[in-house]
Amino acid sequence: MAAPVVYGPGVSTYVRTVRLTLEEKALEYRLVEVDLLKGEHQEPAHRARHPFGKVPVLEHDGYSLYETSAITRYLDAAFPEVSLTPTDPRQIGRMQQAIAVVDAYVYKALVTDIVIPRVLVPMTGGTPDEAAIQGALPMAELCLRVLDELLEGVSYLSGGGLGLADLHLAPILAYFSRTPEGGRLLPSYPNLQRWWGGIASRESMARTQPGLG
Ligand SMILES: N[C@@H](CCC(=O)N[C@@H](CS)C(=O)NCC(=O)O)C(=O)O
Repeated sequence: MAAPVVYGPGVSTYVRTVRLTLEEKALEYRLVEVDLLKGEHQEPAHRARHPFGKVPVLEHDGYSLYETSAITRYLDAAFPEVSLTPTDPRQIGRMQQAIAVVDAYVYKALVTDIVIPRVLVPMTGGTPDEAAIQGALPMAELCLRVLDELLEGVSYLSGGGLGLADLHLAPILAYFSRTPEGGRLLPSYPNLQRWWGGIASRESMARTQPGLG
């Protein structure tokens, strides 16, 4: 069986989630960079892989898949030796809930509205809109509170062992924790802080460290 191929830039949080899944499962894979700043994700070659022009895309033995949560579920089912999905129905429900919360609310609140203006905008010569960042804080705090509650009394988001939900959240926390807002807000969320301390020191995080964060 050929090694899976991941298309996307190493700096993308979604791409990092797929890479973390592969790393935690100790699988060989190849990363094919798609440069978002150069607009490569909108070019016909990438549009043929992903009709919406986003990253990541996974290719594996003639099978092509886009949407990060579909990719991580596929990898976990296709390579079951190291499982990142619990067997208990309630833990499966909690894991799916956490992934949906990350996709629907956390990514926008922490990455789109805080990390991008704080990190990417200055890198490309712009000035962040401070009023917009201030306006984003209530939703960011709601997200942090919800994640903190999900981690109450448990080590990982599903309530079982390390699982896919943790790998969906980890790349976002890696960037957010380095912003001034992250540094100021995270200490108020002790469960999330404890979780992040454990995740941040994993080998998979070191092996997928992007240039930005
Ligand atoms: N729903 C998609 C979202 C993927 C996504 O938004 N990726 C970002 C990079 S982190 C992207 O492709 N951005 C390029 C753009 O929006 O033009 C998934 O789960 O894979």
